[in-house]
Amino acid sequence: MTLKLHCFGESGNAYKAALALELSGLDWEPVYVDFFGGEARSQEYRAKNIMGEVPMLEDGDIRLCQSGVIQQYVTDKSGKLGGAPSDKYEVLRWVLWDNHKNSSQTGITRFLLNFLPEDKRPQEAINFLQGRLKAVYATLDAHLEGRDWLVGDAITNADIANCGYLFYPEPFGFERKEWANIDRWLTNIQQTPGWKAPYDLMPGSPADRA
Ligand SMILES: N[C@@H](CCC(=O)N[C@@H](CS)C(=O)NCC(=O)O)C(=O)O
Repeated sequence: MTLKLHCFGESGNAYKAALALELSGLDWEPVYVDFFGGEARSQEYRAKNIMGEVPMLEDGDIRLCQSGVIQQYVTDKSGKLGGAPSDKYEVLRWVLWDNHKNSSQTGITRFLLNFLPEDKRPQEAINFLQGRLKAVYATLDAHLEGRDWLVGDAITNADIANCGYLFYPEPFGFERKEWANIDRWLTNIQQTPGWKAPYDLMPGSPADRA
């Protein structure tokens, strides 16, 4: 049965789920959520996901949200991207760190800077978040010194979670070339067979709303 991922191209959180599905080889298809039209806040969507968030995965009667949970489901179903059994908690540590520190702050900063009208952008909050993000990227870069992957010796959910927002073209303060180890690691991810950029993997992009 084809898995259905409710998603939209601009969502880095959805990208993590979509990339995990794509690299796992499972049969899946995207279902477009008109996020900017308010669909995720609709009663119909919330009836399926009380959190009103994207991504959401449907596999027959099973319905899941939270990118980290979906990634783990993909691993449990496909046997891929989980790393060595002995690395299970290390992978989980980096996924949880991403969801709390990296993607949450990167996602909101990119949203404020690119998807809000210019006169509505809270500059102080943006400056604060960009300061916090420098520390996040410094942590990632330091951990990647001498490593090809965040955990172990192959791509895992830890990498997929943490790269969720870093391939997007919209500016939000992350300059790949400023972080040599992150840059090298992102290239490793891009060279993984089956890798696709966010707007090539999911429907919807800023160009549609221009
Ligand atoms: N921790 C969640 C975050 C999901 C999330 O915040 N998704 C955004 C779109 S990128 C959303 O649906 N936001 C709606 C809201 O915050 O009300 C995950 O990893 O899936």
